[in-house]
Amino acid sequence: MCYVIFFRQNHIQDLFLKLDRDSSGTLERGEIIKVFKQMCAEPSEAQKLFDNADVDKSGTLDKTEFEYIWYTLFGDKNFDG
Ligand SMILES: [Ca+2]
Repeated sequence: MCYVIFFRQNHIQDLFLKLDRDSSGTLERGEIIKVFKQMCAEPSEAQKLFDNADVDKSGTLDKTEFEYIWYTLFGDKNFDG
């Protein structure tokens, strides 16, 4: 459940901006996997989540793809952005 706590402390858009350290508008695979691990996801699950979210298979997540992960994990009811 720790990932839910993590989510509640950070709005999705704020979290994206925080993770996008070089302001490229995308998050790299390694950064996302690291976040998922902090959210207590299993490494294999983290990889799977990333692959599912990376719709265009670019190897990075843009904001839309990042939000998709949150919709997938938490559903609309927890999305208050
Ligand atoms: Ca992508």
